[in-house]
Amino acid sequence: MTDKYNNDSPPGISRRHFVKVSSALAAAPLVGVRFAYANGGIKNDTSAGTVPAERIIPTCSSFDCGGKCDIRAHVQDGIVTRITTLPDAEFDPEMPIMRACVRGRGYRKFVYHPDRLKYPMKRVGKRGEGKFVRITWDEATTLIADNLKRITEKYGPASRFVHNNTAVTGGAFSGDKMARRLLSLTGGYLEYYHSVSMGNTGAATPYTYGAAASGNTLDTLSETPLVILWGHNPTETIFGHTNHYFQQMKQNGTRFIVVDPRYSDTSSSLADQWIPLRPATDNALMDAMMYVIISENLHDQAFITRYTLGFDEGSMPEGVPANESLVAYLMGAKDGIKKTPEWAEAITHVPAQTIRQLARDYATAKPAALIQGWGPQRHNCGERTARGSTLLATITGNVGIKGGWAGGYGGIGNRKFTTGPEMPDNPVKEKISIMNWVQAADDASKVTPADGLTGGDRLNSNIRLLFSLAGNYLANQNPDINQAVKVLADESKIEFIVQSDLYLTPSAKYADVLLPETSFMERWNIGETWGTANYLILSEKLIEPEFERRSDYDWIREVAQKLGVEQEFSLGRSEKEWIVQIWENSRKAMPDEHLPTFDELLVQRRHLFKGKPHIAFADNIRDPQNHPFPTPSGKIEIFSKRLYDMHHPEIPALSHYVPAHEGPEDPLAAKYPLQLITWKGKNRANSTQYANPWLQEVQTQKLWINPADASHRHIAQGDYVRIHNDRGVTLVPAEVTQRIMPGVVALQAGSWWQPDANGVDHGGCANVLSSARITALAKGNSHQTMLVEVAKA
Ligand SMILES: Nc1nc2c(c(=O)[nH]1)N[C@H]1C(S)=C(S)[C@@H](COP(=O)(O)OP(=O)(O)OC[C@H]3O[C@@H](n4cnc5c(=O)[nH]c(N)nc54)[C@H](O)[C@@H]3O)O[C@H]1N2
Ligand SMILES: Nc1nc2c(c(=O)[nH]1)N[C@H]1C(S)=C(S)[C@@H](COP(=O)(O)OP(=O)(O)OC[C@H]3O[C@@H](n4cnc5c(=O)[nH]c(N)nc54)[C@H](O)[C@@H]3O)O[C@H]1N2
Ligand SMILES: [Mo]
Repeated sequence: MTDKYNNDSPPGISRRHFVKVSSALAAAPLVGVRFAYANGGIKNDTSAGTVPAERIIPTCSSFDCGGKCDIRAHVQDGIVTRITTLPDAEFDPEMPIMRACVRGRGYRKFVYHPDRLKYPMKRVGKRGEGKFVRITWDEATTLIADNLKRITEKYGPASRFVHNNTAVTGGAFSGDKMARRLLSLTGGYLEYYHSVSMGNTGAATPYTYGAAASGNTLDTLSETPLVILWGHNPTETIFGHTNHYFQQMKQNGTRFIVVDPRYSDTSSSLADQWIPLRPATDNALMDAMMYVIISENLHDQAFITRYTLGFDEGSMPEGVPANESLVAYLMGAKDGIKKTPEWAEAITHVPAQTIRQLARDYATAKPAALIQGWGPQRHNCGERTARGSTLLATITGNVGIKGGWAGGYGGIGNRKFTTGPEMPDNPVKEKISIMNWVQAADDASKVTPADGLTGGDRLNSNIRLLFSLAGNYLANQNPDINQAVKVLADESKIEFIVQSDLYLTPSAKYADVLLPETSFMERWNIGETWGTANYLILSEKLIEPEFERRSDYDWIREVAQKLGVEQEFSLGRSEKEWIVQIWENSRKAMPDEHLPTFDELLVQRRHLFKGKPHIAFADNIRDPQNHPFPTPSGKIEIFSKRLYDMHHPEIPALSHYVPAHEGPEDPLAAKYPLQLITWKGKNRANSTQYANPWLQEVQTQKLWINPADASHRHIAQGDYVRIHNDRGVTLVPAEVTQRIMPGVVALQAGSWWQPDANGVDHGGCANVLSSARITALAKGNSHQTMLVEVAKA
């Protein structure tokens, strides 16, 4: 008999072996055998009568984890007994389908966990206390339908909100989309914009190029001699095919430099040089690099003359006074400060000589690729940092050419994935930034266009009803949790909260109705890659849901029925029928792609888009007359008149260095002298899989602190420390390590918030300390910019 709960290790794999294998995955050999998979075969014969047949099924999760790896679920007797991955023999370097990392290898423990929610429940204690009683599904859907009716009648449809939820955004179909569908069909809902992942760089990049999609496919970098990974940690964050290509490039002699306050896993696995800098000072380093490049005449003048605007005083747009160009700024024409490496050393703590060398290396390696991660833009100065990289790429002529990289957001344009489910128009036109949700719940009249409200001048209602389906964003992933939970706990504000999850997360404790969703293994879906990857994988329903677990679609359909709109809502389709329909719609939407039929997909399991190598802005560079950049001037805008006209000190037209709020130059540093940053670690996707015991063994939640900062505070390795600022306190053990530079401390993001009676967190959740300050241009998040002090607990 296969026992999923007691069988801690998959057959043939000890737990120690599991951890070892998972950390050695990056070094796995590449075997050049063509993909030749036909449907998951029966491995052993049942005819003997005793051993149930095993099917090995290629599938994927729908998490927002940076990858979309081909995992192989071994299913026997209706149970997933083991997870492996795309075997070496099937790996095709021409189509580098990703293979499971430690998180994928650990999925079994996520799906088969005794703590998983089993029944629908309703809250009995005070909101947030986490006290629930079991109810029937009929009671649950009646409660939801009744509250939807009552709240909509009383406050109008704009009082209804569907929250951030990234655990299912890697799939074509999800409960939150269907909740939006239902709400749109019954009057509408308040929508939000801004991606907390990359919204700051997404908003800033178009001011240089007119478009955000500034990334290339990685196959274009095979002959690039130098790659600078700037706050980019793809060894852990994946971002599509990075590991395959970067390891290959490394072997072929590409030099990698990593700019990061932490010696990340990417630094240890790829870097020839690690350049730590103080967080939120990236623009000072960039400014000084540009100063060196220009003063040593290493810039690409021909490129600049032909394609750009605002480099020097001779190439400025009309109507701008003197000394606003890039050269004028760098040479201190207006402020009298030359942006020299010595100037930047004092700000960044990168030695001036290192800055000089970095600038020369980048400008002379041509082509060179300066690729930014999204860590640097999840800062209060994130838009400036993002646009700063575009200026460096521009003055060195690395835009639109093979082997170069345009900087900024780095996504690839015209990606074709599935159409998703058909979505009716949302009658509510106002939208808030995701950063406004707490204010919109507390007092929506204070959410103004200046804070990010679009589509109208004011909101007519507070958020009164909230769906959080597959997110932990109420009280874990949101910045400044202590401020958010005050509003959440007040039952006179949001009147009804519906949450679905697999676990009783810190956010789930704030639910009024808490629903146990099925996992990705218990539903049909289609997984979509992101970043630089380019394929779809069928995510098959592998096992039957246990207890009373149900997919979000299933119960939303029942709510629709109780609201009298079931037919309109479901179009008579089961969940699997929606998936088939999405596939059919996608086939029709991209006839050139020749997507297989759904029946063929059941055999083939995936579809790889065979796009040509893509270089962002290649057409604009090759033929600027017929392909002007989509900016107002038709050029690459080093100086942006659009930004200039905003007359905002935090939105300089050149995106140069401006000290960030809660950066190292903030006066608050006298009280809280350490900069705290977070990073996305290998053992979970944000907070998803936090409770997975195998993954907890991979990496425990600790505060990285430099020996200099630790000894000064009498902190020894493993000591419990108290990390605090005016917003909150968290306690975790210290990891005293040279892997973090002095003056900076770091916590892995996504740890569960575990407050005691005094509100002190014992989980190492950085969001008790992070700030809800909104970025100036994007109206976005700055999760990473915070000052703290650390003391022995
Ligand atoms: N393993 C794993 N992978 C993931 C995720 C996960 O949770 N776990 N989450 C996925 C999601 S949702 C997203 S949006 C992406 C996000 O991917 P990223 O945003 O790129 O990931 P982060 O780890 O936040 O940041 C990358 C690096 O930036 C560094 N950094 C922080 N502040 C600064 C700074 O001021 N300057 C510089 N130069 N560097 C800085 C951090 O130390 C870190 O090593 O990752 C995805 N991939
Ligand atoms: N300090 C700090 N905070 C951050 C960040 C940071 O860098 N630093 N990064 C931000 C970013 S980029 C992101 S994207 C957000 C992510 O924040 P969220 O979108 O809240 O994502 P998760 O924390 O992964 O929470 C997803 C929840 O869904 C549950 N879940 C998993 N599968 C399913 C399913 O099939 N059905 C249902 N119903 N539930 C499921 C998981 O158990 C988990 O509790 O966090 C942000 N917060
Ligand atoms: Mo994200």
